[in-house]
Amino acid sequence: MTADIDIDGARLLGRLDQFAEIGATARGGVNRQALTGLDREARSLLAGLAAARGFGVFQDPVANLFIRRSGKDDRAPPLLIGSHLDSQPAGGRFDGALGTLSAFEVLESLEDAGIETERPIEVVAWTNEEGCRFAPGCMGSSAFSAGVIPAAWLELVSTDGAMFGDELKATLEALPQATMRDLGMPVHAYLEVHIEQGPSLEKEDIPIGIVTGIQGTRWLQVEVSGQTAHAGTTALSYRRDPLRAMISALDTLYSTVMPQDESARFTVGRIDVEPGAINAIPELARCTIDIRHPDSLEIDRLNATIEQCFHERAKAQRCEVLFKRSFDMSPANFPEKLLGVLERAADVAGLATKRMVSGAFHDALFVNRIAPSAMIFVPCRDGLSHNEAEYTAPEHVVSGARLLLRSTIGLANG
Ligand code: HGY
Ligand code: MN
Ligand code: MN
Repeated sequence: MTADIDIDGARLLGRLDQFAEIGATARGGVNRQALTGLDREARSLLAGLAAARGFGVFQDPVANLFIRRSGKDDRAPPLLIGSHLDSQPAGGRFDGALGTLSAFEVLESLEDAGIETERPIEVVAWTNEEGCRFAPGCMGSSAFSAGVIPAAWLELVSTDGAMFGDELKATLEALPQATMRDLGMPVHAYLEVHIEQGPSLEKEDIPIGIVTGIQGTRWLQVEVSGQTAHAGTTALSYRRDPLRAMISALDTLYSTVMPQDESARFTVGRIDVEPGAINAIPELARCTIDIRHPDSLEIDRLNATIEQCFHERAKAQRCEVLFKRSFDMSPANFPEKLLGVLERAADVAGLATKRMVSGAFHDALFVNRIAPSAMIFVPCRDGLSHNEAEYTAPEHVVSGARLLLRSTIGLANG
C-alpha cells in the first residue's frame, strides 16, 4: 500500500526556494534569526501552507510551532518530525529549513496519497535552535523536553538589543490562528533530517548519514576588565589593558587546544571592546568561546584550561576576568532501535548509509531526553555550513525526504 507513495521532490525544492527568500542575503544565504520579524514571517508562511491542507496548527508557550495530521488513534502520542526555521546571521538556506520542510513534505505526500496512519504525525519547527541572537541554543526543544521555560530567559538581551520576553510575546501574537497548547507532551518518537554540516558524506559519496549521537557543546562568555586611559599619555608600566590580556590568552589557546586534540573544537565567534575609541586603552574586552568534544570530561578539562589561561594573562596585565556559561549540552547517543529503523528503511529505498556522530548540536538531542530520537544527515557541498554558500544538491534533498517518509510511515504505523 505504501510502496508506491513518494515525496514530490519538485514541490519540496520549490518550498526551500520560497523560504530562502525570507531573510535572503546578497550572497545567497539567509539571515532569519530567531524571534525576529523574518522568523515570524517564515512561521506564518508554514502555518498558512498547513491550514491550506487542513492540518492543525499549534504553538506552545516558547513558540515551538506544530503542524498536526491526525491519525486513526488520535489520542496516541504523535510521531514528531521536523527541525528549525531560524538561521545564523550569515547562514545557509538548508540549515534547519531542510528538515522542517522535508517533514512538511512528508505530511503533504501522505495527504496526497490518502494514507491514514495509526498515530498522528506532527511537524515541529523548534524555537531558536541556533542560539546566536539569544543564547543558549535549542531553547524551544530544551524547554519542551524539560517542561519549563527558565525564568531567566525572559530577561535575556539579544545581540541586537531586544528582550527575549518581548520577542517571544510578539512571536506568539503573530500567529493568532495557531491553537495554544501547554509546554511538553508525550511523544512516540522524533526524527530530524539535517545537512551534515561537515565533509564526510560528500567525501565518501554516501547519500545518507545515520546519526548515532551528538558531541558535547559548552558556550562561555568571557569578560576581561582593566582601566581605560589615554592612548598617548599612558606609558606601558601604567597600562591595565584587557585586550592585550585577551589576545595573549587566545593566542596560546589557539596554538594548543585543537593542535593537541583533533577531537576538540575551540571557536571565538565574537569579540567586542569598550569604550571602543581609537585613542583610549580599552576598559573591557569580551569574547564568546564555543568548545566542543565527544567526551564531557574533556569539555570540563578544556574549560578549566581556558579559565586558567585567561586568569594568568589577566593577572599579568593587572586585569580581572569573569566567565559566564551560556550553554551546556552534554554529549548524547540515539537509541539503537531507531537507528535500525532508519537503516532498514534506507535499505528498502536503495540508499547507502554510514553511521556517524554529529559535530553540530541539534534539537534532537533534547527531544531524545523524553522520546527515542534519531537524525538523517544528507551531504552538503565541501561540508560548508553556517556560511551563505551552504549547498545541498537536489538529489540529496530528495533522498533525505524520501527516507524520512519511509521511516515515518513505519513508525507512525508500528
Ligand atoms: O552550532 C551548532 O552546532 C548548530 O548548528 N546550531
Ligand atoms: Mn541546524
Ligand atoms: Mn546551525
